[in-house]
Amino acid sequence: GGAPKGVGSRQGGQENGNELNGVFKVGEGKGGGGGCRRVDRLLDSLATDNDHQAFIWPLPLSYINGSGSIRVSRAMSFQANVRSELLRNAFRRYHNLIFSHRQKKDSATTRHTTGISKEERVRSLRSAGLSNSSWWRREQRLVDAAEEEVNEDGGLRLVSIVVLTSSEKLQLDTDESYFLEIPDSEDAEVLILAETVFGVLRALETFSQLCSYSFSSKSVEVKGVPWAIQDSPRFPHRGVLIDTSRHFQPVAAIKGVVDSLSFAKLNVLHWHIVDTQAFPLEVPKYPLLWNGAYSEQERYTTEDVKEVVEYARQRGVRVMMELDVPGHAASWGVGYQELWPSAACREPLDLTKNFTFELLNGVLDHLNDVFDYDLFHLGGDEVNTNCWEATPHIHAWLTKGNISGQAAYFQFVNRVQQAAITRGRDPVNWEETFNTFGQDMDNRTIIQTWISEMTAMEVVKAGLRCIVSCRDFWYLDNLKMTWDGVYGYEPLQFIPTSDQQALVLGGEVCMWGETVDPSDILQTIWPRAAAAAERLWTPRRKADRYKEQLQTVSTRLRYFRCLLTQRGVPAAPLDGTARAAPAG
Ligand code: CP6
Repeated sequence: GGAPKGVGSRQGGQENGNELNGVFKVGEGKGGGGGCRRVDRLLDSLATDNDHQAFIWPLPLSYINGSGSIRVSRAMSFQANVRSELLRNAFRRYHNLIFSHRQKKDSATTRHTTGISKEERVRSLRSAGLSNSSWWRREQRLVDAAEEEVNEDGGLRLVSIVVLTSSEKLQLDTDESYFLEIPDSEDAEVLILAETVFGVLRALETFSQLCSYSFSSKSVEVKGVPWAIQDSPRFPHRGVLIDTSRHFQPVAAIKGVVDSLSFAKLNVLHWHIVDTQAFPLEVPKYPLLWNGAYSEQERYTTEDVKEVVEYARQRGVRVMMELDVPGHAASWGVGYQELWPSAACREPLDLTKNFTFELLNGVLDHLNDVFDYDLFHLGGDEVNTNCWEATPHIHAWLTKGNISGQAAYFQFVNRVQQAAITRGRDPVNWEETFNTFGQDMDNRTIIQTWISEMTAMEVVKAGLRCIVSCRDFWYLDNLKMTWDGVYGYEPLQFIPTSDQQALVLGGEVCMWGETVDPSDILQTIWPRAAAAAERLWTPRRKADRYKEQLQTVSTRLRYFRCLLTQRGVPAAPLDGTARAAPAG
């Protein structure tokens, strides 16, 4: 307690200091071709010295391509074998991204769009090798036929999408693989094959990255056609942690983060929603909990949370929420002071009272309704058991039960884990839980490492699953960490056998909230999170080459970073400052 209560912060004057502003100011470091001219001009200039290099981030599993180029029509529409609102929304979003270059209406010959012609449809069916015409569902033109005028010049007009599984549940094992074919003839169509709609989202992202506006043809083009891309993520869990306790992030800011994740094919928003400093979450059954928020404006209603979860699902991003207990939880007691061991010592939460666990069960019941990812993160880091020992009634309880502070720590974590497991979720806990009592943990436990690079090896040796976030590489609040430093972290480095490797679900970069508010969260996350995104998506043999190919990789990342800024994500320059620049 006692820390100054600022707006959206209890850190008092440290955050967003000159250092950070000096480092990541968007306007800096634009010399030497490193800044953000229009992506198209960058691509134009790069295309000459990098023949058909794939400007795709993260790099796909495999691709082959040619040397042609093809225009893409603004009237492009899609057909699919499933009727899906999610797919329609995604196609509309990507259409907007691809055709963000608005042409002056009077500069082009125009006509009104109509539906897809029969010939077009037959052609597409034939080229997809599919003959049953009733199998396709034709989607409406995305460009409103009555209002929108289009360039007569043509180009690719149709994307055919085949989805093999109709479920739109987004889970740990959701298949995101896809096959994407971009033809070199305007009469043919773009083809996307995927197991799930979420694979289609990844394919659309790839397709949109290959589209750029060409000044010579005055139209959107794909260079290097024909393309055939087969792609699949290396790890199922690829995330960014955000922390809405140290600084409140409005729902709009969180949605901005979600958008940006989907651009890098990241699929987890780890929402560290409450911590010592603030409890901004509404829990209807315990209405005083969010008294621990900074203010009434700086809270998330149940509707807010549901909105974020659905917004993320639409973009193929799962939301893993975290309750960090029993440490990092003092704010829980602002509304319910009986959760505090004493006024002098407010965390870890008082484990001697039934109320503590009643309340935790109530909160989990609520979260169970609101979040649907398979994993619940239950924290468990930085638990200072001295507070328990020093509190008379807790000390007495420990003595009576003849248990140590450490054993009590295990009891607490285990009880909350079982509460999550009962609700059908797998518990995730921070590294210290494993380091302290790993041999006793439930085998459904997933350990998120953050302290040592070596711990993942021990975790999988013990047969537990693992998510890696080693602070020496993947903590984005460390402003000294460069993008190539992030890239250099290989999650399986110390893990020898394939059985053990399979237990590593993936990783997360962590954007702890002490130093970021809505004004700079995106430029602190990006472009560095992109390096982790490629580590987690692209096959290791390709990613490991980044060191020898630093120039090529940085050029491609520069391009991706410009793409982000063009899409409204204020990503920092790669080499605007000493901190963002590659070493050497
Ligand atoms: N908050 C919580 C934090 C950190 C952790 N947990 C943290 C610790 C060290 C560094 C950065 C962040 N701020 N709840 C550790 C998992 Cl360097």
